[in-house]
Amino acid sequence: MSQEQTFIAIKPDAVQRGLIGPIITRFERRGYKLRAIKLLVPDRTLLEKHYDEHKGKPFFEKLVGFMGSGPVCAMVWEGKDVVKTGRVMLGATNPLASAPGTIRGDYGIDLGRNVCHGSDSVDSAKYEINLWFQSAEIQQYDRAIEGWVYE
Ligand code: YYY
Ligand code: MG
Repeated sequence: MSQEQTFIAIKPDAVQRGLIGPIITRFERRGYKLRAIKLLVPDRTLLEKHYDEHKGKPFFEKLVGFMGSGPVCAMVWEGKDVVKTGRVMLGATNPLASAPGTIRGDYGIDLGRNVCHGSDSVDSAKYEINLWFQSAEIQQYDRAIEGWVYE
């Protein structure tokens, strides 16, 4: 079974609003495995690399300012199809366009306060995990429930 990994970050708005637990719970309950987690205030260098594809866009400065405004809960989640499924669980970029039942659709309203980040492809997941985490911070462990999550 492929053990794909994705980078999920609970943004400063959601950390402030006490949404770390509810968001983690959704990934845990789905059956995904938490491989790494930490709380940090990302500096500008990290955020410029993370949002490299958006450099020069009108919202870039506001986005980097917001993401660096307080602690972010950075995580690596692992499991079958977790990159694509993680994005489905997040919902659309604009919370107002996100279906109820998704993280952004349940917890957000404005685009610039959209609660949570998730990698958009396997390649960007690799790039983001490598950017946010040292390899020693990523835990390797067995779970007894594996056979109850996967057939
Ligand atoms: O991957 P995702 O987070 O869903 O959206 P992106 O298009 O990569 O944009 C990154 C981030 O930028 C988005 O989560 C909110 C913010 N943003 C914004 O503030 N204003 C826009 N017009 C577009 C995006
Ligand atoms: Mg994106």
